[in-house]
Amino acid sequence: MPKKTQYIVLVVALLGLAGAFVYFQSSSNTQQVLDKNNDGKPDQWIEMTKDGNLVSLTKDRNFDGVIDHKESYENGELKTVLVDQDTDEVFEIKAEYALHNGKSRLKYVWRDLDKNGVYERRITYNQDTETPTLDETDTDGDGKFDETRRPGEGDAEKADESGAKTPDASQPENDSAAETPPKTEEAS
Ligand SMILES: [Ca+2]
Ligand SMILES: [Ca+2]
Ligand SMILES: [Ca+2]
Ligand SMILES: [Ca+2]
Repeated sequence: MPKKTQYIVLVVALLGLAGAFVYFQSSSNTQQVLDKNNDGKPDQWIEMTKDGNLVSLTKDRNFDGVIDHKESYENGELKTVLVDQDTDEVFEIKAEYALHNGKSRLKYVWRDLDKNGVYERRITYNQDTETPTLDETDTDGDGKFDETRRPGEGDAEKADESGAKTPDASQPENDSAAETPPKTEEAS
């Protein structure tokens, strides 16, 4: 092989390697788009790493073309769930998950009661049982909780706990993140 040809072969090989590397980078996450109700419009988006770990799961649950449910994952474990219950494009529920004994368990549920984009109520969960233990509300919007309840202690607080767990019975389709932690199997 002439020297010049050898050189060209080497350069092409190096370019090939560079190309492969870039391709590898860009294809580290894959996105799958689904049409769950077969109406020809996408309504579920699943982002995964090349190892098959979920990164995000986004849904249009009522198939109106507007996203109303977002899940985000870290190392394949559920981190947050945002829910727009009444499809007004305000995600008035945010559920936060954290690792507990190696498993992603519900820790907080935030609620935007007046739908201004700011969460003013936080319900803290026992991660063993995923039941609410503390319910705090910022009633005057100064960023500090000024109303505290402990669900499960006394009848009045029990009523409040049930309110927290079933935020809107009129929309059974939107099972709240607080109630049922989403199953990752949906992505498969
Ligand atoms: Ca669809
Ligand atoms: Ca929708
Ligand atoms: Ca909403
Ligand atoms: Ca608010």
